This record gives sequence, C-alpha cells and structure tokens, in this order.
Amino acid sequence: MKNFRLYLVLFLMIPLMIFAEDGSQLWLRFPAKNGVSADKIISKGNNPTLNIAKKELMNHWQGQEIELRTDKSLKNLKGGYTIKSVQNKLVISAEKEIGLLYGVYHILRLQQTNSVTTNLNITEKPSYDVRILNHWDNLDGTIERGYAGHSLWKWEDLPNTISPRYEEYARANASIGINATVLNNVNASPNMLRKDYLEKVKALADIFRPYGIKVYLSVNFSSPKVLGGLENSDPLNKDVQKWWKDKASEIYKLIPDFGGFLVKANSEGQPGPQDYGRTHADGANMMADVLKPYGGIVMWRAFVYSPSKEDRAKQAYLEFVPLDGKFRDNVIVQIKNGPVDFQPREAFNPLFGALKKTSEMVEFQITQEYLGQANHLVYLAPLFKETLDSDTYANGKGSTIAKITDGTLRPAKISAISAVANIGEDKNWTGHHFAQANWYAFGRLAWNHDLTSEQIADEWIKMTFTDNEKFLNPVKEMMLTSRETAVDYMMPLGLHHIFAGGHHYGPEPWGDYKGGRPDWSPVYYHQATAQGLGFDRTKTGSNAVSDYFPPLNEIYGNVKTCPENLILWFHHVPWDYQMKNGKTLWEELSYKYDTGVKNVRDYQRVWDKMQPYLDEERFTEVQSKLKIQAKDAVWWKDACLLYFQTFSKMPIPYDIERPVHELEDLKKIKLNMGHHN
Ligand code: BDP
Repeated sequence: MKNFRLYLVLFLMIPLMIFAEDGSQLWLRFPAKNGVSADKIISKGNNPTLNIAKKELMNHWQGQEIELRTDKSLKNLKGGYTIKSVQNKLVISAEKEIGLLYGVYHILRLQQTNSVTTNLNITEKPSYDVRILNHWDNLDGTIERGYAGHSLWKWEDLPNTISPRYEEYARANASIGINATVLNNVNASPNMLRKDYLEKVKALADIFRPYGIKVYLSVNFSSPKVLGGLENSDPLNKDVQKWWKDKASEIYKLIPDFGGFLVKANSEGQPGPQDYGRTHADGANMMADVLKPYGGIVMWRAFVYSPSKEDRAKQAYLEFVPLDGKFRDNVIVQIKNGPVDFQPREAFNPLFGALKKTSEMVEFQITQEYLGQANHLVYLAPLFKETLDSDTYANGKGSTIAKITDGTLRPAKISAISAVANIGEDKNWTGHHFAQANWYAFGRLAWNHDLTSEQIADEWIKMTFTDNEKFLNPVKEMMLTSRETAVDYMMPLGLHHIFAGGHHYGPEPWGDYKGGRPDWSPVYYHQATAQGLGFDRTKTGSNAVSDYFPPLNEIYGNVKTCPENLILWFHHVPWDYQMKNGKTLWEELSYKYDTGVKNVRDYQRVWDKMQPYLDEERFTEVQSKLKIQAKDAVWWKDACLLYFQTFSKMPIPYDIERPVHELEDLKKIKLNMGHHN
C-alpha cells in the first residue's frame, strides 16, 4: 500500500517534471503543436528559411489561411515585410524569405499577446541594417562579464558535435529581428583565426544562416605576428596586408556570407596600429580593404583610453574626431553609449554626431556588468531609449543619436547597432529571468527604435508570463522604474564608476588603487572633498563639456541648467548647494539612496503578490534574487552615505532609515570574483 502511494505520487509528479518551468523557452511560448495544417499555407518555393517559416506556422499558428509571398518590389523595406488581410486570408510579403520569417514571428507575437485583429495592414522596415549581438566569449568557455554560466559555444566539441541550443539561439534571435552575431570576446585571442577554429565557426554559421543571422568575429590586431609568424603587424607592411588578404579569402571560402570584423585596438592593453605609429584609420582601413571584395565590414571600437592625465571621458573624442573622413566606407566606428563605460547612467557619448563623414554605431551592454549582474532586476530599455533619444544637436535640433546612426542624418552606407550579450549556457539563458527582457528589448529596438520601453515591456511580459492584468500592470510598472531605482541606490545624480575594482559588483567609493592607473580608481570619478562632490568637467575643470554641440555645452556647463541627474558627472558641487527642490546636495543624495532602497522593497512586495499568476519555479527564483537586490541596495546606500559623510560631515536626514552597517566593516568586504580593472 505504502509503495503504491509512493508510485502514485511519483506518477503525478511526472508532468511537473516534464514541464518544470526553467525559463528555457524565453518569450517563445506559442501554443504548442496545434497550428494550421499544411494546406492552409500558400507559398511557393523550397528554401531553408521559408521552410522554417512554414514549420513555425504549422506548429503554432491557429488563425486563418495564410500566404507567404516573396516580392522583389519590396526591396525598399530593407529586409522588412508587410502583413495584410486580403479577403479571408493573411498575406505576408517580403523581398526575401527572411522577411517572411520575420513576418511569421510578427503574427505569432500578435497571437501570443492577443492582438490579432481582423483587418491587418502592417508595414515593417527595420531601423538598422545590422542588428548585432557582441558575445564576449573566450575560447576556453569563460565569458568576460558573463553572468549566466559558461559560453554557449562548445569550441572543443565543434564542428562535429552540434548542441541543440545553437539552433534555439538562432531562432530566439530571429524572432526579434537580430541578424548578426560576433562570437568572441573583443579582447580577442589570435587563435580565433586559426584554421581549425574557422571550421568550427563555419559549423555555427551554417546553423544560423537559415535564421538570417550572419557571423562576425572579433580579431586581435597582432594576429599576423602571433599566428602568422610575421615580423610585426604594422598595417602598412605589405606582408601584413597580404596575411589579412589571405585570411579573408580563407574565411570566405568557408563562410561566403561572413559579416566582418570587430576590433578593439590600442585599448586596455590590446595591440593596435598605434604600436607602429599608425592611426586607428590606418588599422581599420587595412582590414576594410581585404573585406571589401566580399561585402564585409569592419566595426572599429572607439572605446580607447590610455593612462594619461586627460579626463577619460574625453579620450575617444580626442582620438577619433581628427580622423573623420579618413575611414573607408565599409568601416563603422562602434561607440559605447557613454564616454566612460556602461555606467548605470552616463551623459551620452559626445562622439555621436561629431564625426560627420564616418558611419557611427552604438554599442550597448545587455550584460549587466555595472547593474547588479545576474542578481538585480533592472530593465534596460529605458537606458537604451535615453541614449537613442538624446539630442546631439550635431545638425541642429532633433539630431538624436537614433537619427545619427540609422542613416537619416548621415549617409551611412550600412547602418548598425550592437550590444554586448548576456547569454550563457544557463537553462534560462541569461541568469535572471528578467534579464531575458533586456535581450528581447535590444532586439526589438534594433528593429524599431521608435518603440517605447513600455510597449516592449508589455509585449515581453505577455509573451513570457501572462496577459492577466493583475500581473501585467504591477510587473510592468516595476520593470519601467527599475533602471532609475538602480541608479538611485548605486550612483544617483551623475555619480559614476564607484564600483569595487575588478568585478564591478558592489560599492567601493573609497577605492584608491595607488600605483595603478588613476582612472581605474573610484576616487578619480567622484572627487569627494570637504567642500563638495563630483567631477568638474566644465571650463574650470577638464572641459569635457566643450565636446558637446551648442547649446548642450552651455547647458551642461552651467550648474544651474545642468540636468540634476547628471550634475555630479559635470560639476564639483558644494555639499550645501541648493537643489531645485530646495534640499541641499547632501540631503538630496541621501534621499536618492533611500528612495532606491525603498523601491526595491516595494518590488519585493509587488512580486510576492504575483505568486498566484505564475509557476512556482520562476516565482521563487525571482523572489530570491529580489532578496539579494534588497540587501545589496542597503549595502550600497550605507557604503556611499557613510563614506561621503566623512567628507560632508552632515547628518543623514533623520526621516531616513539609519545605516545598519559600519563603514569599516564594509571596507573589508572583498568579493572573490576576480577581474583585472
Ligand atoms: C569594460 C569591461 C572590460 C571590457 C571593456 C571593453 O570591464 O571587461 O573588456 O569594457 O569594452 O566594460 O573592451
């Protein structure tokens, strides 16, 4: 009898075990296996991409008859598509099959979010030609700034053993319009270009191709010397040029649609053209020339800074502005959204718009290196939008970064947008269930930068969880405020880079790595003194404000007109300075930290109430992560307020919860997470 009961319990558990909700399905939760029958899909041709489109419909589309039609006249949609209700059927048209596949994912998304209407008339044209993920994955399987386990790419097993996740990865990307991927870390190993590795790359490219995804590689500038045994890697050396030419030909034989190279040169110890007295343009052009015959491009990173006296926030600008006009037309300068480094909030990078004759693209970071990594719930669409919508004034009012980079205001031959991926081999792909939303949001914005953060959150929640308003509304609200909340408990009012060195997880505003590079120390960035706080980037300071077009240089340069959320980015402000709301700087800083903590506590309450609306697994996992986030927020608040108080000597406003830590104890915390800077 006892045994029988045990069996019964086990038997009843089987469905639970099979359907254990581990998050691996991402937002792709279309109704399973009961789509339309083949005779309800009208389409001509037999092409791998089209076959995927048909398979998706047969598996998941529950609506009316549907026709998939290629139509050469739709070339102007640049890979986009139309969806139209025509009598009793739906017609999806596109120049190429990949546009049809995107159209199919579009209607499946409408179905999943209950938004199919009877009279559809949709035209979609992507904002950018190249919508690319940058993986910072190393050949040994580790990931630089990766928080979701090891790399998806099993280099040792490739090309013979093919993990099923490669195709799942391609499908997830195609479903949101991502059409390109850089497989390896920008701190690139020369071995990436070895023949055996290229064969492995080819295996991945073959899997990704039907999903419309092109493969790119990060390359090490010293490859000719290190891998080819040449005397040097000087871009003007004929042997070096020939080495790259031969390498390109070898790559394109294996991968005829190879996308091109991503290059980090002369930055943080990486080799580059300056090692030989050449410029970034010399280096980029050499590579551009060998890729040109095949239609490949070079994405040359502007993330360069050296251990000099010059404000780090000015260095990329100083380096690249004089080179404007010197780059080949298949070079795109890839620029991080801010001039320092993926901080919770930065002023936008003034290089955007400053190059008039050179294509520019944004590099975002989806992986939350500086935003609580895989532990904090931080929805990044508002950060991405803040950058894209920033007006550079480069061509007068309305010169937003979106328009500078998408080809509207610059004759970009190829327009592109990139982001550092947060994907690893964890079952749920991204470590935190809500970090999936950041991958999703990047893809959706790369496709259409006019979408709002709210629209994207709305879609993602409905697709990933439920459209029940009792869940949808509070969770959406939590997501939409989460980035500002993180700014508040970490680095409000324009503070930046006061992270613990190396891993960049917790606070270390006291960090002063004497003997090391000053611009790797938090004290370099906050400049706290008995008088005040903040980095003076005005004319009396580093004058970084002059990198901005008028009127921004004036607006940022004047403490009265500078937006308060950037005030400590641009100004050294007295502790008793009166903020717009009448509080002193010190009080305002204290309240910001406190608001950050309170908001996370609110998120915990909101989430706990959500229990009835989702599976136990994801509920509990997110709940535990929120506990960590709440503890971390208090840690940040106490660390920063107690430390800055040693300068301000002012009391923490009495209506704020008192610190629960001792500053000296917090200073002793050393997380064992290792990393260089
Ligand atoms: C910083 C990271 C470092 C990267 C570097 C880069 O801390 O690991 O190598 O950026 O973008 O954010 O090259």
